[in-house]
Amino acid sequence: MGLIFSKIWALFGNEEHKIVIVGLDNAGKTTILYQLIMNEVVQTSPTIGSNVEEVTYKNIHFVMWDLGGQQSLRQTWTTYFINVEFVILVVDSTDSERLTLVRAELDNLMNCDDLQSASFLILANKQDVKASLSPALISRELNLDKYKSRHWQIQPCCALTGEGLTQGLEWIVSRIKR
Ligand code: G3D
Repeated sequence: MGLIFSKIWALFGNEEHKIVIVGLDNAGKTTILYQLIMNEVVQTSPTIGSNVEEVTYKNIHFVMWDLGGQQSLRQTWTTYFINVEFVILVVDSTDSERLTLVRAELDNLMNCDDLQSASFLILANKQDVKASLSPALISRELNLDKYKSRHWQIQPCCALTGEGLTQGLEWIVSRIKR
């Protein structure tokens, strides 16, 4: 009965999709979250080390968790991963020095049991900065090609203006509709 009800509920576009936004500190996660929810916030519940918001886009409901990126907090990320459908990994495209660290974190995420069926949107943020690395270079540095059996997409963006974020959301929507 519960299953039938939830299927009917989903038909009317009321299904919720869980997303976690991760990345190193200063990558732009919180800026991205608040760009995405502009005028669409249903509820705000800030908690220690994370922000959670509900976002509706094209009648699809998302619960987005922005997880703190400092080293001590990264160890707690796995506790948020149950039922996650999408991981948004925010990369600071100006921070070439820490790309190795991002690569290691991405590998941990890809190997995480709870994320085996999750799709990954990698946002190459801060593209407005002249010296930022291109998405192609970031893809190479993160070794994205090795995740052939997984669903991922890299999208350049600028969280300050919102440029590129809609394309990222569109990719997520296209994956849901499959
Ligand atoms: P975090 O949540 O990942 O830790 P924040 O990162 O969202 O707090 O952003 C960290 C800093 O990066 C902020 O600057 C923010 O304004 C800046 N930032 C985020 N996205 C962009 C972007 O696309 N372009 C540029 N140029 N800066 C960006 P401050 O100065 O407030 O620390």
